[in-house]
Amino acid sequence: MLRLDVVTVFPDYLAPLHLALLGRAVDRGIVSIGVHDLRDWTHDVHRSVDDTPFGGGPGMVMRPTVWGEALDDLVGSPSVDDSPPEVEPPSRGDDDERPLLIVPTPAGRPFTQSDAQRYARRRHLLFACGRYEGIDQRVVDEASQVMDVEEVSIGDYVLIGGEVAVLVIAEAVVRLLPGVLGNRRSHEEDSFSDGLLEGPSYTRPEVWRDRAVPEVLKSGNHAKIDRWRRDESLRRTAERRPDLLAAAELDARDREVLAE
Ligand code: 6GU
Repeated sequence: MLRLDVVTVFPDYLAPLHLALLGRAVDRGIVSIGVHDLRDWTHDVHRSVDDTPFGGGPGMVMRPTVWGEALDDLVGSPSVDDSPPEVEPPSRGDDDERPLLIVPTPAGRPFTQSDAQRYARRRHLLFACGRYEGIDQRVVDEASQVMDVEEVSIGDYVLIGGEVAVLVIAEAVVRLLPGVLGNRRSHEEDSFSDGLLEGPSYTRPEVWRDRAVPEVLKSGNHAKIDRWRRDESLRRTAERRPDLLAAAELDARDREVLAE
């Protein structure tokens, strides 16, 4: 079971985590989701989570004191015990894996499908949603003592806060967990898993508004269909994402198609 905790000042923003595929994964015991209001860890009457930035400048910065207490409570680590163990400690297994703290920020490393695959193998993902100008950097520095920490961006644009990025990342991760997508062969045909974009898909009717489905897809010749799909992937990737094509593994026939 993957544990997924989110800390935010807008818990309602995370409501989609409980819907559709993600909600069903919770019902099936594949994932457990906790959404927590950062203000629950404030102590002042105004429940304040931010303050003005040192050094000046616009906006507000989220306070380390509040975040520190929230993360302390959610790491779920047993209380510190310095006494020597009476028996040989068990070998480090899944149960004592460190949580992974994910901090969505436009200043992070780009989040990719390979990150989603890595996250899907973890036991505990903890998301810290920043708002305003971000979270005091010492929160990340301090957390890295007891957790693995990654600051990630979902693209080259700026959102108001990390909440929507959490929805994106959670969906990318949860769909990879065994049992979530049902009777799918695997994720091997996903866009990006072979480094190329997926080509077009078609369903009935065979002709719609004078547009016919490509003949090859009705041929029943699966070698030929696979080759056609590969060609469409290559052409689409060349057109839309030449950067991906440069990194993909291409054979001689692939290069012929691209030269056409
Ligand atoms: Cl992860 N957070 C915010 N606030 N803005 C973003 C982003 C994340 N990724 C791209 N823009």
